[in-house]
Amino acid sequence: MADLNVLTGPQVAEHANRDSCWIIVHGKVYDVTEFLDEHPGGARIILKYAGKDATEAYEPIHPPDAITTNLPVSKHLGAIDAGTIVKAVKEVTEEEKQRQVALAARPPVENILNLHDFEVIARAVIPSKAWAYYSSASDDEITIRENRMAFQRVWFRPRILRDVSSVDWSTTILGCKSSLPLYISATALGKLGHPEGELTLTRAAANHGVIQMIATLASCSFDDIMDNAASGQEFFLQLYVNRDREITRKYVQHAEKRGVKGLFITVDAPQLGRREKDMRMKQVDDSASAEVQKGQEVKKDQGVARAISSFIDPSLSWKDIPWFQSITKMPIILKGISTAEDAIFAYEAGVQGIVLSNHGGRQLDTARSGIEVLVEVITALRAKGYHPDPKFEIFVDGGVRRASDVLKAIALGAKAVGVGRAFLYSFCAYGQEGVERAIQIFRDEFEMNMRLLGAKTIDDLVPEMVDASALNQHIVTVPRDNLFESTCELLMFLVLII
Ligand code: 173
Repeated sequence: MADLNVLTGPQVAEHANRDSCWIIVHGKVYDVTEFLDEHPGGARIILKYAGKDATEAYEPIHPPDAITTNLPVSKHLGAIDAGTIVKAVKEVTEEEKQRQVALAARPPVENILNLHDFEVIARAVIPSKAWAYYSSASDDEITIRENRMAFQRVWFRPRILRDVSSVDWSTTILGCKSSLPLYISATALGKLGHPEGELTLTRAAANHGVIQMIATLASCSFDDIMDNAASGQEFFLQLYVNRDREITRKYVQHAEKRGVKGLFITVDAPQLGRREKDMRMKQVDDSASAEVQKGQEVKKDQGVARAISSFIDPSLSWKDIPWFQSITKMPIILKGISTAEDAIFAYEAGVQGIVLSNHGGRQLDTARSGIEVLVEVITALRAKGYHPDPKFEIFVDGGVRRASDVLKAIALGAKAVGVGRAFLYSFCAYGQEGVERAIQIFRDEFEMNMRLLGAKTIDDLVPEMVDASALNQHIVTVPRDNLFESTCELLMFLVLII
């Protein structure tokens, strides 16, 4: 519908305070005065853009339709006459200058040899706020480090002389074909790190037969992602359950209608963990804009994620599972299981799978790694006669950086693994091309490792191929991550000196 009202920049600029606050987003003017105190991220951040164009700040951390769905139509004031907006002269910060230098000095993507490399490049080229949000984990960040170390406590028992001239690492995940035994796991707020956000994943996944899990809090809207999908491309959906179940019902049913093949309900985040790196960054940001609303009561800022997570329902419980089963025919997978007890509950609740995950170390610190939990889960399910069962798939995520990590999880009983940050960093560093390179690296590593292990297909990966006896011994020496600490640091050095 055409906007009846066309407003000018100076008209909007007159409404730049708490008593009357208008903002411009995507060429439209909104009266957000009454919404200020309801804004999950607090009023302060909106007041910073009062009377101005807020699009640039709004875009990375809101789905495009957040403002139109949250504000009553009476507060949609009209379109802005673009020619009348006085563009604020943006001061180019020292950080931004350095970022541009690092971007220009990136090595060609072919020089990226492993997934750690992407992390180093991403760190150098994304805004510090994005780095703080993506890389942070909860409290002392013990679990995030453990996720990597746990894989290093599993050792291979390779078999020889098995004619491995051709090896095949393709598989199916929840009945969908997948060229690799892994899927792109959900990570939020992709546009903080790259202007095209999660669409980079969508396009790369389409070219390589990889399944993408769409995050509830992706920067690109669900429909935007689906509209950009290739024909036949498969998706899963990660779900944060809203306090308002009607919103959740509509979202889930819409996803099902659009062909999503699996509903991954996040069950490990009734409250968001304290990611102190992220929280600290927020404080820095705010102190820079402190004059905006002196003397006013504002929400304590808790980092980007906490600010936008207040809709998540902490009352979610096992009692809700039948309701989900009643609203969708999609397979339901509980994402964030950490014990054998809950794995058994999940099986008995009749869901189609579980993800053994600690949310990338971002929730309960000192929770165990998914790969460690896997051994206990498989043992317990087997004892009950629940494993193996082709109708109940077990996934692992957290800390996956190598095909060898994936092969260890599969040997120990996982159907596939989720890879979140590694793909996120690959698109932060190089956009779609980075994701394609990451997939290529995984492919090369699968080929080599399967040959060296003596596994021709995924079915050949059996528990006897690994020694996991040290997995739950937490006080053992593990090798230092030489690649990360030497190769990657060296790369960082190259980025900085060029
Ligand atoms: O881990 C996260 O950051 C996350 O899952 C999340 C949750 C709510 C809002 C944004 C991100």
